[in-house]
Amino acid sequence: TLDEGALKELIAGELGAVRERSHGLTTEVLDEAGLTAQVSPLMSPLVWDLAHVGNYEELWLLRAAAGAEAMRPEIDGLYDAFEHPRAERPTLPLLPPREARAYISAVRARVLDALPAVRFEGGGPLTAGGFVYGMVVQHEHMHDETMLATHQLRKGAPALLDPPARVAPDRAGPGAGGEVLVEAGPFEMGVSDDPWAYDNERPAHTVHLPAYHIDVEPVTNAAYLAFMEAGGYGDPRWWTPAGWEWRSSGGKDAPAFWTREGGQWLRRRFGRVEPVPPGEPVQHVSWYEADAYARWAGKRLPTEAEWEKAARWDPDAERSRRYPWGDLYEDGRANLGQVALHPEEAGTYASGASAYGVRKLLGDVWEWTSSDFHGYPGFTSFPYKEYSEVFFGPEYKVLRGGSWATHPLAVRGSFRNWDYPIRRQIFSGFRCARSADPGERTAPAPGEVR
Ligand code: AVJ
Ligand code: FE
Repeated sequence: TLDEGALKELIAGELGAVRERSHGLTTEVLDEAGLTAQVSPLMSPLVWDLAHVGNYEELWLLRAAAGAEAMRPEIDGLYDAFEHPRAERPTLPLLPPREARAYISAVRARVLDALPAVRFEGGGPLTAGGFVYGMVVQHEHMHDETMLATHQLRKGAPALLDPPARVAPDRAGPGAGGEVLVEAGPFEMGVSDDPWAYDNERPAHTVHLPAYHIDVEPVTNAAYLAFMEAGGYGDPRWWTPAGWEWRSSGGKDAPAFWTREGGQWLRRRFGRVEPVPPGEPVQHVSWYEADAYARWAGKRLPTEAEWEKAARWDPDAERSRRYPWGDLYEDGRANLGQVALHPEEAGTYASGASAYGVRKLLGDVWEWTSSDFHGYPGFTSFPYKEYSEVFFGPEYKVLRGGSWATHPLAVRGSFRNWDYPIRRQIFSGFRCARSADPGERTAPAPGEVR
């Protein structure tokens, strides 16, 4: 644990780092037209995200935490995600890129001025342990991941380049494949004492699970291709009714961004077209596709409790870890933080395995689970209902583990993401599970949503 001075230094450094990342996805790589264009009704113009992160920072770090007056009250409404759905944002009188940049820099300068006087202990729940600063840093990183999804949807010349060659990810273990058994019994789900965790990760509570098997690695492109070649997209047995409707009415026959040319599957990745790499986790699939694949494979998606037990529980120590490998973040154990613009192939990052030997739980691809997004027993919304509570219900499915585009500060074993089951512009993949008790059905019946 850090003392208050060291934590403030860390926060100032991380605020600077995330802002560099944001500019590297916006003002440094696109011109005014590129920043203000809307590439898809699913996404905001990038200049909206840019000003929104600054406005959020102003709201939480200057007004809520430091009691400051609004700098530009007239723009608050423009950047309120609930006032204006994404499809409508390009029609708003948004700050042009130069003004957006000046505004967020002005906010940041005031935040750094105010930081020395903030109290992380005895200053109230918002600043306790630096929570609201962690919230703002994570928020900007989340929007950076959203910006990457916008880049992926862009047509035209590539704006992002693959980062320069770096040390190859570790390949210490044998390749992918197989599953592990997680024995029946209790584990601790969620957290109560993680200072930067969100309300939806709280509180820690005991969950008893029957024994189950879970895949060691996420489903690869090669495995997913086998499903496609077996006619998986054309066979209603594998799909829920809603999934079948989604794939039929949309004419879906492959993951997003895949095209077929001369008998070969290609994918468009940040404006370049390349052969689909067989060993990488499949990415850009909807929940419906993940669920259909699992049923075809005679398995099912894990519940989010099964995912979290496989990721965090240490059966010898009888406690849950923050990360699959332990409580401290260590570089090189997971494909996080945009060090590559893609997930890494099966067999890599063996050093990030959990106590059960499950790999790639953090990073690479967000993993769909079978679970709807709900609050844990004893949930209380903090610090605002619109972060998670308003999304609780059956419309959203939970995703776990982060992707290659997720920053290490914005994910941990307890972190929960959510989206509609039709969404696939996100960096989404999945792994499968199955119940170990032969008395329990392995695959849910079509139409049965667990
Ligand atoms: C947690 C990723 C679902 O992007 O909609 C950003 C994060 N909340 N601004 C989203 C979020 C407010 C959120 N997700
Ligand atoms: Fe936001």
